[in-house]
Amino acid sequence: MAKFITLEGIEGVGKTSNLQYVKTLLEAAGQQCVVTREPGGTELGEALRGLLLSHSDDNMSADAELLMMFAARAEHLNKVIRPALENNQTVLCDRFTEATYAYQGGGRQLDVDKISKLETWVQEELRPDLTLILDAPVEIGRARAGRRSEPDRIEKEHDDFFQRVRKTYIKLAQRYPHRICLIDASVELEAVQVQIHEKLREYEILLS
Ligand code: Z5A
Repeated sequence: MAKFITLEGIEGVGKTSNLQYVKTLLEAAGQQCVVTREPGGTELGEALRGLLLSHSDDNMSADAELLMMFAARAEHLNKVIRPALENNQTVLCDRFTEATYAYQGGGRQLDVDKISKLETWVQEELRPDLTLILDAPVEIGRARAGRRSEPDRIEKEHDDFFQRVRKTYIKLAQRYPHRICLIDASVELEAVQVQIHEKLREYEILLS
């Protein structure tokens, strides 16, 4: 049966690298997969992503940022995620609403109630079947990400912002253990992938 799987974590922890690994495992088990990301995944979503991450408006208000994340998500759900699931395709998404709780709730310290109301409005009952949170100390994630490119508008935040983001992710895993789990992403890639493989079995995404 098609599943909705999301990967989360602070920048540089290996979400993009490991999404491909999950895809390979699921396809080998006969599941068709659609790989996508947030913010993004549609024409409008990618345009909003450009606005959200560029430095063209460094003073964007936190409320505007939150609403743009959910505007992109509404489009993504309608055009990509729900149609794929209805078509029996597993959706593998690089970030989803747990990122909003972590970044806009934890990082920006917005009222969690506002996020929860938007989540219910935009998603109704839909939640990911499994969220893998790749967890590593902020210094490790930032060092890995920093090797690549100039920081975007969100990446330029200070370490205390990312400490709050990480802490929120850990709390989400504690609060919803039936659908969210932590992976130790501080270790080398192969060891991260061993844990991911185990979790896919434990949560019955992979049956053997
Ligand atoms: N955002 C938000 O605020 N609210 C929301 O609701 C949503 C998003 C949905 C999107 O960025 C930004 O939007 C993000 C949150 C915000 N901002 N920040 N910060 P994104 O998701 O597209 O990009 P990112 O978070 O900056 O991810 P990233 O930098 O692309 O990192 P990653 O995908 O987790 O890592 P990676 O590219 O797979 O790996 C990074 C490097 O480390 C690479 O060279 C790998 O080869 C290496 N790597 C990976 N794993 C390992 C291990 N285990 N050991 C050693 N080296 C490794």
